[in-house]
Amino acid sequence: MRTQVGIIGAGPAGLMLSHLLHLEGIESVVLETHTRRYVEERVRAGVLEQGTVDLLVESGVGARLKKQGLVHHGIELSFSGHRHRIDFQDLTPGRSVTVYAQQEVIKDLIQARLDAGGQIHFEVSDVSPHGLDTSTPSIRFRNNSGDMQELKCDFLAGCDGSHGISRASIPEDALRVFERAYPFAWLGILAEAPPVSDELIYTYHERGFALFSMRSPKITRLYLQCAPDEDIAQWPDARIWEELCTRQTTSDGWRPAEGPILQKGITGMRSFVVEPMQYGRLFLAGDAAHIVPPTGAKGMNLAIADVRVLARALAEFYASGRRELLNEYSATCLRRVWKVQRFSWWMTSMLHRFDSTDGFEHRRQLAELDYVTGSRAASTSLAENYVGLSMDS
Ligand code: RFL
Ligand code: PHB
Repeated sequence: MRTQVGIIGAGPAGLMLSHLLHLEGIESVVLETHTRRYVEERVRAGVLEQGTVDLLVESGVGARLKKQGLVHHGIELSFSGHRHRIDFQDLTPGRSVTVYAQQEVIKDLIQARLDAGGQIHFEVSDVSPHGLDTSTPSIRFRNNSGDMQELKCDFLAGCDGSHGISRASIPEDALRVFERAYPFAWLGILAEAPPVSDELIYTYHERGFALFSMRSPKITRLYLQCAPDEDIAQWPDARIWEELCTRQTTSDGWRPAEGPILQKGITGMRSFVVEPMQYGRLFLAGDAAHIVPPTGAKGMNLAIADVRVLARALAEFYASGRRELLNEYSATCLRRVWKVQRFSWWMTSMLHRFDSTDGFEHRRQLAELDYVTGSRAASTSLAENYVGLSMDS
C-alpha cells in the first residue's frame, strides 16, 4: 500500500487533517484501532471556538453543525451564590462559541471522507511507524482481518491522542516534555434533563468546582471537581445530584434540573506539551503533542488548529516543493499551544478548590473572580481567549 500522508488516529485531528488534505488534492490513509461505532459514540468535548466552526463550515462539513449547533454569546461565572455573565457579543463582537458534541464532528468528518472515497481503516492493531528520519517512512499494522500490512508514505501524521504509538516511537532524547499534574479530577455526567440555562455556568464553590453545560435542548452535561483517585462506585446518582445542587444553586434559587443519568465517568486533569512537535517526517498533532486541562474547553480546538497548519504546510510542499512551512510547523503550533496552555491553567487555578488550610488561596481566588467579572479589561481577556485566539496567533 502507498499513500502520500499516513495518518495514525481517527479523532478530530486525524480526520480533519485527512479532509483538509483531500481538499488540496493530497491523498491520505487513516488508521484507527477502535471501531467506527466506538469513535462515533465516545463522549468528550462539546465547545467549538469560532475559528473551529469557521473552518468546519468553510471546508464543507458544517451543514449539521449549522443546523444543530447551539451558538452561545456568553458564559457565566458563579461564586459566592451569584452568577456573573461574560458577554461575548459586547466584549468580542462577532465572535462566539458553539456547543456541538465532538462525536458529532467525528460523524460528519467520517461521512465526508467516506463520501469522497477516502480510506479509513478501523480496528487495526500492532501499529508501528518506521523510517521516521528517512525520506521513505512507513507504517506497519495488522488490518481487521488479522493480516500484517505496510503503508508506504511521504509523511506521517501522529494524531493518535495522548496514549498513542506515534510520540512513543520518537527517540526520547529528541523530545522535551513539559508537564503539570493537578490534585483533582472531574466527575462528569450526561443527564436526560433540559438545560435550565442557555449558557454554560462555571462555578467556584468552597466544596469545589462545578460546571453546567449541555449537549442539546434535552440533554444536560455536568461536571464536579473530585479527587484524582475518586472511585465512581462511591457516587450513586442521588449523591451526584446533591453535590451538584449544593455547589451550583445560587441565591436567586437557580439550580440544574435533574433527570436520569445516561452516562458518568471520571476525567483526569493534566497539562502536557512535547517539543518539538516533529521528528523527521513524523508530525504530531492534537492530544498526541499536548494536553490541556478541560476548564478552558480547548483540547479539540487545539487539535483542529494544529492540523490546519499542517495541511497548509503539506499543501505548499506538494504544490511547490518548498519546505519552509513544514520546517516551521512545530514552532507555529507551539506559539498557540502555550497561549492556550496558559489560559487553561489560569481558568483551572481560578475555579478549583486547592487544599490549603489558611484560606489564603480561597480569598485570592474570590478576589480574582471579583476582578475578572468586575473589570472590563479582565473580562475581555477571558472572552477573547474563550472564543478562541485568531487562527494566526
Ligand atoms: P483523540 O480524540 O484522542 O483521537 C486519537 C485517536 O487515535 C486512536 N489511536 C490509535 N489509532 C491507531 N493506532 C494507534 N496506536 C492508536 N492509538 C490511539 C484513538 O483510538 C483515537 O480515536 O485525539 P485528537 O484527535 O488529538 O483530539 C483531541 C480531543 O479529542 C481532545 O483534546 C478533547 O476531547 C478534549 N476535551 C475538550 N476539548 C475541547 O475542545 N472542548 C471541550 O469542551 C472539551 N471537553 C475534553 C472535554 C476531553 C474530555 N475528556 C474525556 C478527556 C471534556 C472531557 C471530559
Ligand atoms: C462540555 O460540555 O463537555 C464542556 C464544556 C466546557 C468545558 C469543558 C467541557 O470547559
